[in-house]
Amino acid sequence: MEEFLKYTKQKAVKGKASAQDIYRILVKECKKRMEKTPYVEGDKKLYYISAEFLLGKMLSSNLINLGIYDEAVAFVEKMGYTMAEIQDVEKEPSLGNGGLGRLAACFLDSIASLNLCGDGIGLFYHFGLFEQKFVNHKQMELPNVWIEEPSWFTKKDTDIQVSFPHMTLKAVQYDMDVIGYHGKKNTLHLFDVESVDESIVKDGISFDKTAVDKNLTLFLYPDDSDDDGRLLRIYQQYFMVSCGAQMILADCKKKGYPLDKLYEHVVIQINDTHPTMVILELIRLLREEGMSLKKACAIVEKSCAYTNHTILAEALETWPMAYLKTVVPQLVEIIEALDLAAAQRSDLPSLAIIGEDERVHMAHIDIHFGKSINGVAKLHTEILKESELHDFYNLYPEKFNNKTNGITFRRWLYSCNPQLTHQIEKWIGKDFYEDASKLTELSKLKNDEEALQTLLDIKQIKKQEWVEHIYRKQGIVINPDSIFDTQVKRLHEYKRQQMNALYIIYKYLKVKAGEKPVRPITFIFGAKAAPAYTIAKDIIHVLLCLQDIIANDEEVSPYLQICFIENYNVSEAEKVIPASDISEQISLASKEASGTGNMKFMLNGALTLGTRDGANVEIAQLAGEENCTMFGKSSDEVIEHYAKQDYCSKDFYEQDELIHTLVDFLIGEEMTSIGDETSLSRFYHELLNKDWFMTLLDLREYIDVKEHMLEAYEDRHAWSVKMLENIAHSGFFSSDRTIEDYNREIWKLS
Ligand code: H2P
Repeated sequence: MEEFLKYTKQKAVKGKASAQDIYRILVKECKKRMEKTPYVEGDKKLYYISAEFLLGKMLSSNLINLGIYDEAVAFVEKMGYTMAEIQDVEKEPSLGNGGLGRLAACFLDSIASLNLCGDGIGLFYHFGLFEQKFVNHKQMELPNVWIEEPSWFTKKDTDIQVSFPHMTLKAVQYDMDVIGYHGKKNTLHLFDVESVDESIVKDGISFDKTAVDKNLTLFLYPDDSDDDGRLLRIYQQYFMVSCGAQMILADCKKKGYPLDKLYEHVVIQINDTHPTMVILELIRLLREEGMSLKKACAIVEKSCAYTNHTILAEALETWPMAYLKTVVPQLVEIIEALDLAAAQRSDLPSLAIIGEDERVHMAHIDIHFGKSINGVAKLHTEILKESELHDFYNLYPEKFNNKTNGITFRRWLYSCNPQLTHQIEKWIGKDFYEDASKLTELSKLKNDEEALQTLLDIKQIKKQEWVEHIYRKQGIVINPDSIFDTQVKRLHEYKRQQMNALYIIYKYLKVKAGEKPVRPITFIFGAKAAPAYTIAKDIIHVLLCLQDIIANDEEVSPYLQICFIENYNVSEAEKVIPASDISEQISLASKEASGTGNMKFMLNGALTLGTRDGANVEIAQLAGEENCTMFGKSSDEVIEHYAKQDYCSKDFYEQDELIHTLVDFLIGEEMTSIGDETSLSRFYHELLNKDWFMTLLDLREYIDVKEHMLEAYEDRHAWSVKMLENIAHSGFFSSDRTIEDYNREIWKLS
């Protein structure tokens, strides 16, 4: 690593190198090596199209995959810094929202690491997902300024243009090398519009939604609570898929592949419904090449595959035909033709592409005109087959399959928890780096007192590190000897952060009544609420008020503390997950398709407190029910409540005195004296009169099992055995396994 050495000589001696200097030199070194790394080749290529790629900082990940991490750490330390300090210099790209985007990033890493030829396609959002600030116990949104030099992205020449009725937008392409672990490279292609104008953003994240030429690539998920916002989403989606489709076909032509054999050389994985229009755009472009509609449809159907990430109706996009006529009139004829073709395959109205309400069901396009549809955890896929998409399953049983999600261990173990990684290497050797299933060998240590103590010690080190980090970041002092009980994920009612809030109120009242917990507890949250999702913001408000009430109460604060991480993102996740003792996965059963945070906690030795939902079910099976705490109504029971419409939160409130007290607290004096009455009372009424995600249904049981779990923490020996068993059985959740499954059953790349 001659660059490092040269630099060490020049600067270290003079003691002048700043963390920025060192960061730059490391990026330069990585890029030099990345440039020399050959591309993965193959006569069939995957294109993973996604509105989000939640990459996280790339320095450590690239150093690891290039095989120079240890060398770099030595260099950094010689210069008087820690790797964490250098990694802190990098700004995290703001190109994703939650699990869906992080999954896409993990997949890129695994695809390259498995030496599969596969690129990502998406948009280059200038301000991405907003930056969150807390002001007066509320979430404020700011543009997330992340683009900086040096950048991992390189501007590429392209002549791609995308036409809309009143304008043609010139594309700008930014490519990022995706390095496989000790391997070759693929590319992430992100498209921007040449005419984008950052200066139109005013007052937080407001901008003129109609100035599409200027705003198209400013934000991820711009506010869609009005018509202009919804139209903008369609502009974004079409721009993304048109750039992608043009690039894919140009690649094929360049390689001399006949377009009527597209499916032999190309497979397109459609990540949720945002990129669904790629099917329509490919058909349109193939027709421009002189192909008949029928043939174009058949070829595209064999080339595309769709992943469903949710059964929530709000996320299964349907666009009014009128909007599509405005933004993409060139696709309308194709949509109508596909609607007719679909009707010939089934006359069930529930399977139509154009619904009776003149809305176009995007997922229906994917299912009829793609070759595969997969869910993201066993339970989720079963729910798709048995209820949500049952009629589709009857029509196309062969298209349905499950691909349980995964996470890249390179980031979620090696990079974020080097202490645990090195210890695992000492215990079981190096094989687990290449084959995560080897982690099961850790189970042999379950009677080894010294090993178990080491696990606890490492957890304590990670807690201490996080305590220092959060103090630097937010000025909050946390007791490192408290139990870290963590719920970090997008804010949504189905994920039920509000149930956790009600538990905290329960605990607060207990302490006030003199019942103190044996050990202090820190309740950690991290979550952004979509700017137009009022109730989600109300829940943040409740938690921030509670945080303050507890912190200012001398009687309670020695025992309880809330820490709400501001602007939760990948970098924050990498710090808090290894430090956590309890992993809160408490969604209403049937609603969380999979979850991937749950896997990251398990891998880092946190114990799951969860409902039987999404991948929690598989976690409990693998780790053993005795090593997790599972509770709550089953997905079958929940689905039945929805079918019968017989859940009434008010009954729980009226019939259960404890629940009554906890819910009333939301609008009681303590809360209203510091909080916003409108927001608190709106949320209170929502819980009492709607509670769409059945918080009160599972609340009692949640309180009971959580109490037990917190008590169980005191048996440090038993707890450490559970930690060990969780880590040992987490290998299945490596995204390398997930990608092998996708490749074997859907992509079939050589
Ligand atoms: C979503 C689902 C998760 C799933 C993830 C990836 C949309 O992510 O809700 O259950 O694990 O996709 O498949 P999220 O809620 O985290 O934004």
